[in-house]
Amino acid sequence: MSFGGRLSVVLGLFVIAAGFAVWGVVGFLLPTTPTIDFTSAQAAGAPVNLTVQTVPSIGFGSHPTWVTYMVKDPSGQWQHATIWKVPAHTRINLTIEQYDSGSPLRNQQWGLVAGTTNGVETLNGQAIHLYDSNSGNGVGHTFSIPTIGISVPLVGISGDATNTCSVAPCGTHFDHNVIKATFVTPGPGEYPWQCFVPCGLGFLFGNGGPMSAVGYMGGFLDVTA
Ligand SMILES: [Cu+2]
Repeated sequence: MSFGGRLSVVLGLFVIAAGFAVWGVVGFLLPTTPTIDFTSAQAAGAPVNLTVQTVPSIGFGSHPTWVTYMVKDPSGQWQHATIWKVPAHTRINLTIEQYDSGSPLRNQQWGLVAGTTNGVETLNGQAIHLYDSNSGNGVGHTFSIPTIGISVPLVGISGDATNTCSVAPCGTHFDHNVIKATFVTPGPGEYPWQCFVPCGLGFLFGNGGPMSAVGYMGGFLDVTA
């Protein structure tokens, strides 16, 4: 091989190595969503209260316009975190404050409540098994854990609402719906959860941005023994 050829190989390898180095450093520096630990919040075997909210725009951080989930940690503080550590084989009392509006679903299957106790959720106190998103305010998001068959549709607030929240965490004086459901955690493992409504406004088909980012419209249920 000529000197020029060898030089090209060396330079090429150097560029590849530099690329990996930059990728590693950026990955290390990028913010990661913290894990909220619910395993020691109550006596062993006692139900875990998991309270979350869905907000139309987080209002702070690197993506202030993104739609997001928030979670209330065991000390009662709202956190921007979507990885939740919970005990196995334990009842979860899920409460979701939904501050976002909704729309008709592209897939009516997402209006079905699945995997919860008795296959129902309560919407502002009213038990429902299936929400027809072509009626009323439509559905804004779902809280779904596909690997264990759980899905909870989050009915939107009125599209005409004026008392809406734009900076998380949202106080309950803003217009919102309260959705409750209970379910029992499976055995230990990492179970991804996500929203199935393409709610990433401004992204292709609504599936980019917050829909494809852990920390916004998806996360993990970290189930431990
Ligand atoms: Cu969503």
